[in-house]
This record gives sequence, structure tokens and C-alpha cells, in this order.
Amino acid sequence: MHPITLEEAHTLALNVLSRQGFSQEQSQALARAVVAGERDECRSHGLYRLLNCVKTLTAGKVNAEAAPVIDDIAPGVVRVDAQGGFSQLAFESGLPLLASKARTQGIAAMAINHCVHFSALWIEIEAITDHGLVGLACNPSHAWVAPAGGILPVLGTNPLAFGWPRPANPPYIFDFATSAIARGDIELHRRENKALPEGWGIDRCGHPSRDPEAVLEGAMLTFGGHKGSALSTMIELIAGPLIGDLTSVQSLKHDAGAGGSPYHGELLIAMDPKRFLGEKTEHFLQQAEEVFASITSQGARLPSQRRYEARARSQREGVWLPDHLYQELSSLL
Ligand code: NDP
Ligand code: PYC
Repeated sequence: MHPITLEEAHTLALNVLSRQGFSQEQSQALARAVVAGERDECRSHGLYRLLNCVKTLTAGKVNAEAAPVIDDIAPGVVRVDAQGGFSQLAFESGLPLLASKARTQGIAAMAINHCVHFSALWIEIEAITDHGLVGLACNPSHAWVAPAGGILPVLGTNPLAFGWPRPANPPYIFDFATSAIARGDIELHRRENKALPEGWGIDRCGHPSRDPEAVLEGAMLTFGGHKGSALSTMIELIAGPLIGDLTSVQSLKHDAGAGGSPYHGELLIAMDPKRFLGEKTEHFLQQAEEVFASITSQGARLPSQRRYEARARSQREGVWLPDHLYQELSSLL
């Protein structure tokens, strides 16, 4: 394993991306995202994703110099056209208007269109809770996941993330794929020659499999059976046709076997507790704290707690990259 500080990780990511042809703005936004993933020990969306950014660029499936265009389409709706670039810069560009609309209206939505997407959504949700707002985000991906009861991959890994700002604590945030696990984790198992846990996927014939290669070629499964399947379908709809963008099936078709990151849209919703609650805001935010306390007081943990602990550790001690990953990234400089 190769030790590296967070500053070095950021410089490495930035240099790889600029060297490969991404604009400064795109490189900065991408580097911030992958370093945050590595820092919080969400490795399926950490520095290893740089390999996929480069693969997507080499395949001609992303606009490396895209400058997002913001469109104020309704009092409560912002549209950001990512212009075929990665989602991160589009999100960062649209966030100030989304936050300002949420503060005025109480609730506002942002549709990001025409973006190449691999982001862990907690990064965006955390940026929304930093504004004191409640946030929700979701997007399709590539059609890799079979619906409950079926064996053909027609749904994406479709993440759903939610965040709640807490006055005296880090925000409550959950963020998960609606598949049993993110595809990135299956790819990491393949890279490390590790068998998958049961229940993550099936082979091409629909038989349960623990072989990462067979599952990558077959289909992943949803979490929670028909419940995950329905949530995933909802995401196909509200972050696809509703915002005028591609479904996971269409995204995979657009990729045409290039092996690039998914290309589609994303829906984000921001809500301002102060608009809903006025002078009762403090009282009701305190009730929310009681909900959290009722969970943690019995020894259960809140989602993101592991991440916040990992963050503190990485900020203190840096992170460790597998040697082969460090070498692969260095070879791109
Ligand atoms: P996990 O199955 O690991 O679930 C992650 C969420 O569950 C986190 O919020 C995590 O908090 C929480 N959690 C895990 N264990 C517990 C526990 N015991 N008690 C309470 N909370 C718990 O992640 P996934 O593989 O489903 O997703 C990983 C990432 O992949 C996400 O960030 C997602 O956005 C991203 N992704 C992105 C896609 C895209 O299209 N852009 C597609 C699919 C996934 P903690 O982090 O603290 O452990
Ligand atoms: O890990 O499932 C995944 C994923 C898809 C797009 C970005 N991440």
C-alpha cells in the first residue's frame, strides 16, 4: 500500500485529469469529488474512479472542456445543462441558485441534464445541508440491474441520497444504490480477485452467482427485493423522462460498449426548514434530534457516522492507495 496525504491525493488527481485533457474547472471539480470519496473511505467512488474518467474520455464519451449552462426555468426549478461534461461541475454551478430558490419558495428542484455521472451523491447532499437545507438527490445509471422477479438488466444502480442539517452535529445523510451494492464495489472485488457476498447478482442465465465477472456480465440485484426495485423504477422516472433525459437503458445504449461512465440526468430537491416552520424552526429541529437520539442511544449508528470517522482519520493520517492503483495513476501523468 502507498501512503499519501490528502493534499498529495488532490494534486495527483488534478495532474492526471489536466494531463489527460480536462479543463481546469472540470479537473478541479472532479478532483474534489474523488479525493472526498477516498478520504471518507468510500473507495468505490474514490481515486480509482479516475481510471474510468480517463477511459470515458478516451472513448469520446465525455466533453472534457464542458462549461455548464444554467437556466432559471421556473420559480422553483433550475435546469443545468452539463453540456456533456461530468456532473460535478454542473452541480457546483447550479447550487447557489437552487439554494436561493429553496430559501424563497421553501422547496426547489434542480435538474441536471446531459451529464456524464459517477458521483457519490453524499458529496452533493452535504453541500446542500451546508446551506441549512434538507436535500434529496437521485439519478439513473447504466442498465445493469434486474428488477425483482426478472433476470434482464433494465434498471440502473440508481442511487438515492437524503440529508438533514443538524445545528450542533454533522448532517444526517444516507446515500445508497438501489442495487444491493454499487457496481463500483463489484468492480473492486474483480480487481482484487475476491468472491462476492450472496445476493448481489446473477449470471447471464439468471443463476445466483458470487463471481464478480459473471455478475458484471449477467445482472446485479436490487436491495430489499420488490421494494428496492420499485424505488429504482421511481428514480428512472423522476430523474429520466420527468426532467427530459435518458433512462438507464438509453444510457447504456448511448455508451455503445465503450465502457464509459453513464450519461443521463440527475434530480435534486432542496427544502428550507425555516420556510416550512418559521419561528417554530428551532423547536421542530430539536424534535428531529430526539429521533436521532432514540437511534443512537440503543447502540445503533446513524448512516454517515462511519464516513465522518474515516474523514477525521484521513485528515490526520492521510490515506493508503493500493500499489497497483498508485502505479496506474502515476502512469497517466
Ligand atoms: P452501502 O450499501 O455501503 O450503503 C451506504 C449507506 O448506508 C451510507 O449512507 C452508509 O453510511 C449507510 N450504512 C451502511 N451501513 C450502515 C449501518 N450499519 N447503519 C447505518 N447506516 C449504514 O453503499 P452503496 O454501495 O449502496 O453506495 C455507495 C455509493 O455509491 C453511494 O455514495 C452512492 O451515491 C454511489 N453510487 C453512485 C451511483 C451513480 O450513478 N452516480 C450509482 C450507484 C451508487 P456510511 O457511509 O457511514 O457507512
Ligand atoms: O457504482 O454503481 C456504481 C456507479 C454507477 C455510476 C457511478 N457509480
